[in-house]
Amino acid sequence: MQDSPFQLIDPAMVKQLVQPRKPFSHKGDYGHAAIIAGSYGMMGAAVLCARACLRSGVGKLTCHIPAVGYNIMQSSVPEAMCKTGAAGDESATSGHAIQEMDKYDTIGIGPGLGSNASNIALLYNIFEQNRRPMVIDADGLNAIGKEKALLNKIPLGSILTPHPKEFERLFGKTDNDYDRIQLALQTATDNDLYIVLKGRYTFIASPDGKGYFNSTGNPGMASGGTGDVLTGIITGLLAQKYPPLHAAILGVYLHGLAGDLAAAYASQPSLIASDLVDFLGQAYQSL
Ligand code: NPW
Ligand code: AMP
Ligand code: MG
Repeated sequence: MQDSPFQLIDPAMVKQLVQPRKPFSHKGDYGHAAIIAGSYGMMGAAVLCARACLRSGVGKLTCHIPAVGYNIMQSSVPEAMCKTGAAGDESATSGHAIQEMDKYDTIGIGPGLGSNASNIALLYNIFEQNRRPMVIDADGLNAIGKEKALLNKIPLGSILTPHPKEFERLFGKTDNDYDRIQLALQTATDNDLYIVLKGRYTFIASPDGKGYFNSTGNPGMASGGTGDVLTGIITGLLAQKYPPLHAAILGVYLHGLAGDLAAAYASQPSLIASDLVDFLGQAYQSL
């Protein structure tokens, strides 16, 4: 019988991926991540993403946000450094200061960026400056959906984290979940990317044609901002030098487990995205 190309992400698989903290290490050993996120009215997405990135264990984090979000980010996430564009510029992407992006170990882009025409130019600029694997989510993905030529410019080994609607905007409609998974695998293989297809059982399509189904998570997580948290976690893991596949697997598993622990502590209906950040420590601990 032929081996299945699909695997279930279970505790045994995840436990062996976790890199223990070294006694004589310092923050420089755990990477410097950048998050490019937020716009007027959606700074919450940037804050959630940043807090999750820090809780994943990253050494340093710089948030590239519009000037309108500066006070929000500095007071909500004092651990993060901030860079902004011109003061008073409240538009989504033109308000992000985007220089020297190659100095980061990785970049996470998209949460709460807003549907802004300048997102396309922003992505061309980022892809030119940074050739390391990065994480692309939300409005970052939607911009690629509008400008398909961007797909070929994404740094190899990057991780895309679409929900089904974002996947459809990127790669078109499919008739059913099976076809969507097949298309994700084909696209991952053709473009040397990892596609994290989010849902009840999140599926990771790997460029070697293999696929991984997550086993954690619950419907309490069907609420605003939970995907922004996932982007922060995976970005933080990539910055810590986890290989992209390991960052994706560990990221989705911890994210869902934090959701399960939060739901067990309170309830599924009361679960909010911040709870996932708050329970990330316990999720790590229970591995
Ligand atoms: P429907 O309704 O079923 O037809 P959008 P978004 C579908 C930021 N946020 N299975 C569903 O379609 C994000 O980061 C900011 C099936 C739904 O209506 C983005 O930048 C927050 N379908 C921006 O907002 C908190 C599914 O997709 C549609 C599905 C827009 O992101 C909230 C919505 O997709 C938010 O995170 C599933 N599992 N999941 C903040 N506090 O600042 C989704 N759909 O139009 O891309 O909107 O995901 O809310
Ligand atoms: P987003 O739509 O980008 O905010 O992402 C939602 C996040 O919550 C993804 O990680 C989904 O896998 C997760 N999620 C949403 N609904 C469910 C569900 N019914 N069961 C498990 N996880 C879910
Ligand atoms: Mg989202």
